[in-house]
Amino acid sequence: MERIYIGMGSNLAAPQQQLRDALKALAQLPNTTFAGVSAFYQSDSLLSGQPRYTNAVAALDSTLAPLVLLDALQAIENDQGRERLERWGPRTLDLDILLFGDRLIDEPRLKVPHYQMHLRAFVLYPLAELAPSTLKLPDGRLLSEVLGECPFVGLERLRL
Ligand code: PH2
Ligand code: MG
Ligand code: MG
Repeated sequence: MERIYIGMGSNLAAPQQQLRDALKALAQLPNTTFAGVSAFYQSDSLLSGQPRYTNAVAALDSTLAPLVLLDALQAIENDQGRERLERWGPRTLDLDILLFGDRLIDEPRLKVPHYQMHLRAFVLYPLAELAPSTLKLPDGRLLSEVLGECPFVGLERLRL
């Protein structure tokens, strides 16, 4: 079993419902135990002119291989109407593998940790609700350290 953190995001077609539907799908993955979800957070898109995002982080314990999990996550994105028109386009659902145990993965289809997670408040603050502050990122830095360099700016934590 490895602990996996999934970054979830949506900025189209009822984002909060998209995340709730995705959580149900994550809970049904084979060889996987659902281990928790953060609160939902809203923030402006990193790209101007797009609708605001709703984001969350989910924790899974799984024995799936990374690329098998990636395929399963992409199938969930597709089931929820994800259209891959442009790289940074708005999306009904985005499921990103943030961390996979303490692995560093560098494959054409999958880089772990997710390349900008240490800079993104909408990833780090929800992650910090689930992970211990002593969590080490694969580069050896502590989550608490990275969080301390990433101000809680522009994030709105939703009460659900
Ligand atoms: N994802 C993007 C681009 N911009 N902005 C926010 N606030 N949240 C996201 O998840 C996000 C984004 C591409 O994956
Ligand atoms: Mg993605
Ligand atoms: Mg993303």
